[in-house]
Amino acid sequence: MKGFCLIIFVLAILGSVQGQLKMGFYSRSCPKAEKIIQDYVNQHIPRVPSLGAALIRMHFHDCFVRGCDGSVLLNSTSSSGNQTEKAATPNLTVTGFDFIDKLKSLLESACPGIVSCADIVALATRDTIVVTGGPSWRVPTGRRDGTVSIASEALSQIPAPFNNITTLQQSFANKSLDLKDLVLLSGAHTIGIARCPSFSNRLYNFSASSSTDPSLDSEYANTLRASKCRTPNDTTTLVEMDPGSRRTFDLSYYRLVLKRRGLFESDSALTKNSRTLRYINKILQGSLNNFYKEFGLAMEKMGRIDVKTGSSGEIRRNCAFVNS
Ligand code: HEM
Ligand SMILES: *[C@@H]1O[C@H](CO)[C@@H](O)[C@H](O)[C@H]1NC(C)=O
Ligand SMILES: *[C@@H]1O[C@H](CO)[C@@H](O)[C@H](O)[C@H]1NC(C)=O
Ligand SMILES: *[C@@H]1O[C@H](CO)[C@@H](O)[C@H](O)[C@H]1NC(C)=O
Ligand SMILES: *[C@@H]1O[C@H](CO)[C@@H](O)[C@H](O)[C@H]1NC(C)=O
Ligand SMILES: *[C@@H]1O[C@H](CO)[C@@H](O)[C@H](O)[C@H]1NC(C)=O
Ligand SMILES: *[C@@H]1O[C@H](CO)[C@@H](O)[C@H](O)[C@H]1NC(C)=O
Ligand SMILES: CC(=O)N[C@H]1CO[C@H](CO)[C@@H](O)[C@@H]1O
Repeated sequence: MKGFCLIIFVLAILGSVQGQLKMGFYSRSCPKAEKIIQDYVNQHIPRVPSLGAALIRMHFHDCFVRGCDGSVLLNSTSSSGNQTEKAATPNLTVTGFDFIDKLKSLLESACPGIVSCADIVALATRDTIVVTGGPSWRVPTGRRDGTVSIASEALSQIPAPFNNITTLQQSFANKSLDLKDLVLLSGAHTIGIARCPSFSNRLYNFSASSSTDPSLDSEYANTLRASKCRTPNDTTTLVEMDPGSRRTFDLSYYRLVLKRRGLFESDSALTKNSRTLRYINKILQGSLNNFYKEFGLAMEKMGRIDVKTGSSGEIRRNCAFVNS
């Protein structure tokens, strides 16, 4: 019995030092944490539905650089001398930082110094997608916040819309995500918007032999040139990635991709590998509920990338700055 208790004791110590994400990590230390986030999201998101898209993209960018550790939230400061991830090209179009800062201030009032910014991003993302009618997924918590954020890393770690399937596969494999995860998570492009620079190379002067990307449906390319990205240098027009259904978390993204109407080269790349193509077809043959279930599992997996737990990192007091 004594030995048994000792083992339990040692395991408990190891558990608290090494740490792992678990469901309801704050159930003792800040029992209302998850409810505070959910209530605030439920109150505000219906009025700003585009925040769901913004937050899920923020979560993705956070996780792909130094793990899901809130590094995407850090502001550049003159004292650190670094440009942070926020300042990097892929982040110029990430929004929703104010929303996370607001949630953080509510949680600091309720339980100072307990709830990490990284967990707030993970929980708020799930809650915004749910309240806008999309899939749900488990969000185990206990992530701690990183202290490092470097713009150039966002550039090298976050996949670009110009990437081919080989690069995308490599980029996801770097984060322990496979081709199935790539197909599922790309399904988030069923909501939200993009700007012309993310794809206008497909419309103008694509290559020496073809001014339009031959992988893009030519009729759709004409529409985009005529009514959206009218010049090669348009940087401001907003374009739905899933026209007509950008607020609905449905399967139409995959139908568009098969019709060669995926907006980015990275979307159409998913049809150029037999495994990813087969997987798209499988999703389309299944039900929406089945997609939601699979998408949720992929999100849970993404939310575990290189997390800091136990005693590494810190609990930031202000999500935009490392504790001093
Ligand atoms: C597979 C590699 C991916 C690439 C190359 C990629 C690239 C992009 C680009 C270029 C934009 C538009 C930015 C702009 O022009 O404003 C965008 C938007 C978006 N991405 Fe991705 N993305 C990828 C994967 C993901 C993943 C894994 C998620 C989430 C699970 C995601 C969610 C979104 C959402 C929701 C938007 C719309 C944002 C908004 O409306 O504010 N993307 N993505
Ligand atoms: C961080 O920077 C953003 C703009 O990059 C700004 O809107 C925000 O107010 C800053 N946050 C803080 C806490 O200074
Ligand atoms: C600034 O960048 C250096 C290396 O480029 C890194 O070691 C340091 O941790 C960074 N500081 C912050 C606050 O990100
Ligand atoms: C994919 O892109 C990478 C990097 O741009 C390039 O080196 C590689 O040749 C490309 N692969 C294919 C199959 O086009
Ligand atoms: C994969 O990770 C390695 C090591 O960090 C990096 O050098 C490489 O550029 C990454 N590849 C992609 C496609 O992101
Ligand atoms: C199109 O691209 C080629 C190189 O691929 C370049 O020589 C030419 O100037 C470009 N034309 C325009 C109009 O940008
Ligand atoms: C954008 O391109 C168009 C023609 O393609 C040109 O007339 C216009 O001056 C350019 N605008 C800027 C701001 O460069
Ligand atoms: C949201 C955010 O921080 N955006 C910044 C991205 O980088 C540019 C240029 O460095 C800044 O002007 C934006 O404020």
